[in-house]
Amino acid sequence: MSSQCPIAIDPMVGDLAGETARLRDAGPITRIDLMGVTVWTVTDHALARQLTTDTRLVKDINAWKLFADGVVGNQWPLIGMVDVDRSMFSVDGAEHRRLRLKTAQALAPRRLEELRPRIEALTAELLDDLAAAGADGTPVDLKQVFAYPLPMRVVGDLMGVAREDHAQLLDWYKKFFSVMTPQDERLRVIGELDVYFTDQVRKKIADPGDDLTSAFVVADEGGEALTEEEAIGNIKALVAAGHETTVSLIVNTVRALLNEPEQLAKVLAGEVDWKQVIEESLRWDGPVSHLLMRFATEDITVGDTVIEKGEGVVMSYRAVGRDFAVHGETADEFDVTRSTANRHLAFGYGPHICPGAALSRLEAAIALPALFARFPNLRLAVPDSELGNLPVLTQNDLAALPITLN
Ligand code: PLO
Repeated sequence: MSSQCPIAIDPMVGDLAGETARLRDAGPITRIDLMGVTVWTVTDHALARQLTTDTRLVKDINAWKLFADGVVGNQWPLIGMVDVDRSMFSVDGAEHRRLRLKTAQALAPRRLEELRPRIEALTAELLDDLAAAGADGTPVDLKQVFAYPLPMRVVGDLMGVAREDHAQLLDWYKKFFSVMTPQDERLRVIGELDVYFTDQVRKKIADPGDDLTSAFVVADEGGEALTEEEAIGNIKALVAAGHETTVSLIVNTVRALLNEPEQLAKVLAGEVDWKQVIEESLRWDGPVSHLLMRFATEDITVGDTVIEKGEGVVMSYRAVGRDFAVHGETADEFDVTRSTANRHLAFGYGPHICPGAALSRLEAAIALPALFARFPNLRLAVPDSELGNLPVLTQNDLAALPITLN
């Protein structure tokens, strides 16, 4: 299997369901072509757990032969996903634990309960906007009006990023992620984000506030201060990860439920817990299609495949969620009563498991019931077959979710 020609991942994401199935069916680990660059991807649940805890695979891009040899560089459209600043996202081992500590503390479930009233208030505000936009049965884009602004506001509060900057940040990230953005423009946007977050960190060093960026730059009982470079790397990682993915979690869950009225009825009748719905959505249609990337520091043998030293390894978490060995032969169906729903790796696994998982679950667990309570007659405004993804190779981003409110 593994010696076959690499499966080309479609950057336009024209048929995500078909592609996910093809990847899974190609075997536990298979070669893929990411916009001209060949790497491995893992689509098997057990193997993904094994390799995300294998210390021979590291996040440091300098371990990637294609990068070190200059074959992959600034002209590759996905370079911004892997050639990142030093941060908890790009470092392993003891240094990784140090860089992640304050974030893990700030995002611990107990601390998050303090954020609940704020998230509820932000949700209520956006539901008012939605009601105004969709009055008189006018179709409205649930993503644009409701799901898109919410996570940025939550992570903005957490990191101390002012509301007046959110529109600019959202616009930069939209361009950063889209494969349609010309590469010179993407590199310019990456530069703008760099300038913005450098400025942000310097402001907090000069005048610390009650936010996580400030916590990075001051010494406290949680540990010594991070360097300016480390704080910048961390804030960039957290703002990007904290907004982009949770938008999709909310949108994809609403879409799935609107397509399954009987399941939705059970949820609204209280027969199925929202927590369970959220887990099944993460498993079946999670926000991350492909997580870039880890690099082999030595040859790693997996069955009859050898990941050679210097090769790149992607985790295709959406395909992992459809693993028949874990979820049975109905793995491709959305079923809120599924007993294995929470056995997904949508937040990754191992030391780099998403530190924001509990926050994202909390946001969804507030936003989704509030949305359906306010608009019990929510419907898709177009046939599901007309919905499509944005041209974002790594993320599972619906372009829009047109709905009617009543
Ligand atoms: C975004 C650009 C930043 O400068 C660096 C960065 C760090 C964390 C990455 C994020 C980027 C992209 C989205 C990622 C996030 C971690 C989790 C999130 C990959 C590259 C996911 C899973 O989508």
